[in-house]
Amino acid sequence: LAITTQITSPITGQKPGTSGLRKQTTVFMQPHYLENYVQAIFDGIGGVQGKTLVLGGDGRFFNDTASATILRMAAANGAKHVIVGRNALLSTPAASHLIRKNGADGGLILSASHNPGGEDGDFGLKFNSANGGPAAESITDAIYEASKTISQYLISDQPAPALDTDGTYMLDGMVVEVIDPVTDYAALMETLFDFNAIRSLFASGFRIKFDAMHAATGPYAREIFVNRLGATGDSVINDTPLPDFGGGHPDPNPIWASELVAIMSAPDAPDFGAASDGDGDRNMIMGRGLYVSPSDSLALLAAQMHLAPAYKDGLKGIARSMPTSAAADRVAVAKGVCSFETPTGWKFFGNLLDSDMVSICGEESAGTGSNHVREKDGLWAVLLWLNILAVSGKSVTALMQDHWATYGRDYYTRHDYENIETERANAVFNGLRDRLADLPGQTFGGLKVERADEFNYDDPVDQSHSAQQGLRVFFNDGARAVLRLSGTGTVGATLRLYLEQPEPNLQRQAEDPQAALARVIAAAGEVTQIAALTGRDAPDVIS
Ligand code: VG1
Ligand code: CO
Repeated sequence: LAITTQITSPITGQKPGTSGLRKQTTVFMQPHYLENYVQAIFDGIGGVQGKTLVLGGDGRFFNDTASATILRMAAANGAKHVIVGRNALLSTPAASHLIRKNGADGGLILSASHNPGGEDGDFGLKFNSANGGPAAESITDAIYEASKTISQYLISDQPAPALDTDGTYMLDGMVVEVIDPVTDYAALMETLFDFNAIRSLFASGFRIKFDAMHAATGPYAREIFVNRLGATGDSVINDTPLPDFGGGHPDPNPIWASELVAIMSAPDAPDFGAASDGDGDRNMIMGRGLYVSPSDSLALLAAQMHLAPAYKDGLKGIARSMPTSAAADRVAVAKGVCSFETPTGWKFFGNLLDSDMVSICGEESAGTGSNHVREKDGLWAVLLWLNILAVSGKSVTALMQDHWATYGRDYYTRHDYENIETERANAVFNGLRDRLADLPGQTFGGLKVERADEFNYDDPVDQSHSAQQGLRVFFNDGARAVLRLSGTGTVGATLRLYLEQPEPNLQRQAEDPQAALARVIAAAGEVTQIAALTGRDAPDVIS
């Protein structure tokens, strides 16, 4: 065996954020940067001697080089077996499934998700545990600690095998198994949904458009929608994964998925539109001329998921991240099941899913998923929508209107202020945090503050405590503003302002959300002082 022990020293800032370590690609390409972090992962999880791992990524620039390095390091560290998607491509939910299906000890996913890719874009690496889910905070903390004391890493002198052909290869005594990235995932989807009903829906002339945004879901979507469900070939667009995602942001929201929005707003729009992000764990849902907010989508799916075979026995419970709207909570109340409010990031749903306490989880950032894997899953959400559309025979718009009539509507929007100077963003955030205790009773833009706090979370399963997970201001009439600093950006700081207002009155449920939320938006602007403290007069992205 030919193994090099490379002397190295700690590199500052290798702290995993909301979803793994994300940096500019050029940072990841610096000498030892990737290697240090990979060794820190291995050390942080207690080594990989004799272990089986899953490896793959969203296909962005540096994906191929990085996966070869990781394979050589896994071999040198004594791993037994690495299962890797052909050309190192795996969507995040597919990787989660492969970890579970193969009883692997964990997985490394190369992705910066919705961040742009390319040499001048971003790169990322996340570690998932044996349950298939993002590593818990205790593990990401241990990885970060290991990165601060690292003195050497191990790497094989042998080249990694080419990953373009399925098969089994040896690397320094370690088995490298190259597999088709789609087959196992597509088979899992067939066990969950009524493919016959969806096939009949398509055969009846129902038209869809799925935008893979030149990212990981392209091959999955073509296989599932076109090959297995019989949708027409033009139902899937931008389905060739490109290293720079064709120059776009692979972020499925109305701004970055504007191509799909235009298609869905045209007079001859298809019946259903959807898009996914870089690594395939997010979903955007559209009907003809209607953007379904992710919080509404979560509530609708929770209310109707019993129409899909895998969920016919009904809901166990519902979990949502704190900034997600309360729409899903009312479904939980109506169905008589528990609801949970977790911090932002899918890792916080892991224990609830492992303990079978919830059947569906969701985030306002276009993430929805169930206990079938331990990640949010974009195509899963699209298939669940299609299953519900097929069985109910209703349109997206009719389903949403019926839902709001039954449960009430939550007007919801998120305003992102991106790439703000860190000091200014901190001034906004810390300023509001310092004033929280004084806010109750005060009035802003005509709305009175009832209470305000910083969200802390105690995990109901393992009692772990997660502090400082976002600032909440509750106004009268159920209106709410939440402020967070993003944990996935790579340049400057991003402030996220989440705004919502319930509207139980059927007569007032058809407004444009920005108009319906005007008072809450104004009140939040006043209470946070964003414009004055950042010099920005409008958000960069509204979703
Ligand atoms: C964002 C979203 C969060 C999501 C995370 C990872 O985090 O708000 O809901 O879980 O991205 O998603 P933040 O800290 O920037 O707000 V993904 O699709 O990037 O893996
Ligand atoms: Co993602």
